[in-house]
Amino acid sequence: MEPTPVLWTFKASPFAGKARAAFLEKGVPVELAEIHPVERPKRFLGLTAPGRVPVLEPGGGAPPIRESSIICEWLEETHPEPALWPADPAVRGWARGQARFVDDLLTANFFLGMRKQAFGRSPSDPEDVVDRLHRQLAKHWPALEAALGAHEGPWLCGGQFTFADLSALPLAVRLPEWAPHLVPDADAFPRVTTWFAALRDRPSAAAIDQAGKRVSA
Ligand SMILES: N[C@@H](CCC(=O)N[C@@H](CS)C(=O)NCC(=O)O)C(=O)O
Repeated sequence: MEPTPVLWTFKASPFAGKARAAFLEKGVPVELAEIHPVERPKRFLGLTAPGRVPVLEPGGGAPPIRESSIICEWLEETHPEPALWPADPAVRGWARGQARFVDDLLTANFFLGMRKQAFGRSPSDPEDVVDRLHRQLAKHWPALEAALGAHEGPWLCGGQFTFADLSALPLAVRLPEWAPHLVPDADAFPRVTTWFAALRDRPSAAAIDQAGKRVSA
């Protein structure tokens, strides 16, 4: 029998949320080990540097895997069905670029801004750091709208739902909940609006609210 992998996670983390959603999309059972980001358990810190969630322990004595996108790759390689990357290498390369764009320019800026808004800025941050981070979103909506026009939809690569779509799931769920004023204008960005709504409708969107069993030591 396959060992049940353990995914170290934190409910509010978008990158952990993306990994949790990937397990749901693949239909692969996983045990969630919940950390508190301020009091990260020693067992977790001993797994990988720099101690950020998500981290996957695949089980069966295999070493831990860090980085949400690499955990997604592990899932794709160990559980190829349903395929979450396009078979065509050219489209796959394009989709990987889109996933990176969403992670680095949309998700990172939005959630870092929310974290600073909730927990305060660092001493080296400019006073308007939250605004600066959140302004990045509006700057990138046009590129996202254009990317969604590259194929027929409903997903970035057309009919196939891929990891590039999955990357945006935490943002699609949290943006209207946490910062409705940052939601892109539906008239100016109709494809982004429809895509975000379709993402929220996927069963795997439930993963964004999933918390694991808290590990404290
Ligand atoms: N590129 C990484 C980002 C991971 C990351 O930034 N995780 C955050 C939560 S969203 C974290 O654990 N932060 C805790 C810390 O930096 O101390 C990935 O995709 O897994």
